[in-house]
Amino acid sequence: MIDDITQATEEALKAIQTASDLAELDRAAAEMLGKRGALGVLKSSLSKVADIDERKNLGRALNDAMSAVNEALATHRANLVTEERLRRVEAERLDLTEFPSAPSRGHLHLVTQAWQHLEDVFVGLGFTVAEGPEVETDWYNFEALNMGEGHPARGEFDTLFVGHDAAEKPGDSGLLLRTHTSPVQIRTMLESEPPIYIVAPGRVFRRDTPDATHMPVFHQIEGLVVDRGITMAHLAGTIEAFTHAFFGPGFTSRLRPSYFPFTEPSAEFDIRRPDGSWLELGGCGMVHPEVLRAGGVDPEEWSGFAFGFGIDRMAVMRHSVSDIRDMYSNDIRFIEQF
Ligand code: FA5
Repeated sequence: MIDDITQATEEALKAIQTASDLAELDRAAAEMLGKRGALGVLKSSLSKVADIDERKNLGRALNDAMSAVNEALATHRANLVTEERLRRVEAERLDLTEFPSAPSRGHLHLVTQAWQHLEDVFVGLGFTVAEGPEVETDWYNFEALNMGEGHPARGEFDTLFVGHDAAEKPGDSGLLLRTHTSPVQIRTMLESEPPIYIVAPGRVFRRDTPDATHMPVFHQIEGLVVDRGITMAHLAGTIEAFTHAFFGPGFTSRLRPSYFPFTEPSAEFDIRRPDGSWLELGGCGMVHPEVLRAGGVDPEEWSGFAFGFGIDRMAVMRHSVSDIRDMYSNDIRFIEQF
């Protein structure tokens, strides 16, 4: 019988060790220690042992076996409880630690910011936004803007030519990269009837050598108004309203007589900074009757004004950047300042 006790104890200890969760352990304990379990049966058969000394020995062995099993049960139960708690804590864990340094957020390019801001300001003044192609015909870029072939003003636009075989209108001498946004004036007039109130921001190209105020690829915003009874006063008022809306109340504007073949009279427009200094931003004027005619608009019935200025220069001014080239240098130390 002592062998039976040893074997039952070993089996019980093995069952305890292999229980993988509390439910399994409880089941094994009930089986082993209950009346019908191996140790229970041995215990009840103890009374049948006739020899007192042997009964005492067997009883002691059984008690020792029971306490070894109970102790193993308690130890393994405690381990399983701890394991289960750790599993739950891990499953329900919330990671509240912060990034050592939050990933830095980029921003739109300064010119894109100025472009979008300009659109917002002009839309607020009642204008709609128009656009035209960057590869343009000679007719739209020059001819229709009152700069026929051989016109001396063409020399002021250092033009990049693309080809010489596409003729969209009589007199076309070829394709070029538009040197200003003014061809959008003609496209808009040909596509829609007056009254017209549009702005056309876009990229333009000139064979200019980069310096602190010039880039070969830069941006302009064109404005065109065609309606009945439009005068120079409307132009001056619009530019002043724009100056306040874009730069702030400390800024004012002025028009200076100038010359453009596509406007008559023509003016340069400057803005005055709060420190009293003036900066030239662009050109403007009353749309030339020839230009209205090229756009299919009768100059006897309609009049209009147009303006065009450099977006890059406005961005430079707004952020007090001293060199326009810095905006295109992709130097992260410069970009991060804005
Ligand atoms: C024109 O391009 C005319 N089309 C403007 C105009 C439109 C006049 C409608 C009348 C009516 P201008 O060549 O001056 O004009 O250029 C206008 C502005 O573009 C300049 O005042 C300047 O702000 C900007 N600009 C000219 N060249 C460059 C350049 N290389 N880099 C950066 N900005 C430039």
